[in-house]
Amino acid sequence: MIEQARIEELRQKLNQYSYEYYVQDQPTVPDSTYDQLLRELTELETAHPELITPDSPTQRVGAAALDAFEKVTHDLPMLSLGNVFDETEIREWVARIERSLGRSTTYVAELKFDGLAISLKYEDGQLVRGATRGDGTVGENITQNLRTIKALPLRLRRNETVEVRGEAYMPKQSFERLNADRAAREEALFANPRNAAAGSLRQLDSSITASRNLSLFVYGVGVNTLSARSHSEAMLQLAELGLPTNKEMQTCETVEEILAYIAHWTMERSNLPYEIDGIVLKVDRYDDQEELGFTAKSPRFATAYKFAAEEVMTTVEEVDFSV
Ligand code: NMN
Repeated sequence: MIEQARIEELRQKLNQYSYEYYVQDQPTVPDSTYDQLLRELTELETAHPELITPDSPTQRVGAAALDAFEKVTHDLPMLSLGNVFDETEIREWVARIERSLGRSTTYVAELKFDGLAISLKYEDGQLVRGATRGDGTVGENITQNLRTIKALPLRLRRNETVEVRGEAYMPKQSFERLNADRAAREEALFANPRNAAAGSLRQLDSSITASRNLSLFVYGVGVNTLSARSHSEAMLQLAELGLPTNKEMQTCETVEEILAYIAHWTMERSNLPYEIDGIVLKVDRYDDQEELGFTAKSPRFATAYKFAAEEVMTTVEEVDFSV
């Protein structure tokens, strides 16, 4: 059927343009082209409602409001991370790992986004469930709300079955606009982007979430169905699947490189378009991670360096870990 082929072509183009616009921040077509294709798709779907699929770019918003969020048990617990607070503790963390392995190893340093940890489940490439971390074992099903995040693909580029973990956050610009609007309406202001993101994802009516312009970074996988051998390899695969990964992630061979990364982002964090409250450090290779294992509460192969000023303001630790 000609309409079906055109609909499929439009969806593919729109998904590609959205990826370039929202994930890569590098649109390749003018907005008018995108808008025109979206209008054509909407018209075709209106004429042929039987051809609407849940992964169509027209289907991000519009689900009926919920009465409550359903509980979700994570396939693999979403653990929290231990913390390190200064150079001495970072050196001790690295020394402990290398003593335990009996040799040096490669680390990954990444930004610690100040938002809400989430899990996303894709089956055969389709987004089937999005959940909050909750207590790490049981979270809440917030699929409807997460679908409104434009950086989040409703369909992966390959038909993989994978659970990915990441952070939903409110960009600084969305936060400033939201609070300016609220001030104009004499409504209570959100204290910070993290609270605003949390409040937005807790909405039972996903059209409110959609209006808040949240974004997302994925930072790991749950159960390793991708057969990656290291965290950095898994992250490359997630990017290839069309998921939004963060480009500032860096592998480090020595503690000096880790310290340089931290010093750089301590200076530069105010220039980022989103808030971070620290740096996450992980041992890169999965076999090394397995060898290091876990304490009762958190993995030994990863830790979070917390920026000094943020620590004073943060009362509840909600750093989430994924292998
Ligand atoms: O709500 P959506 O469809 O994401 O669009 C919001 C705005 O972003 C619109 O103004 C649209 O034109 C723009 N946009 C542009 C591109 C592009 O490739 N130029 C892609 C996605 C959205």
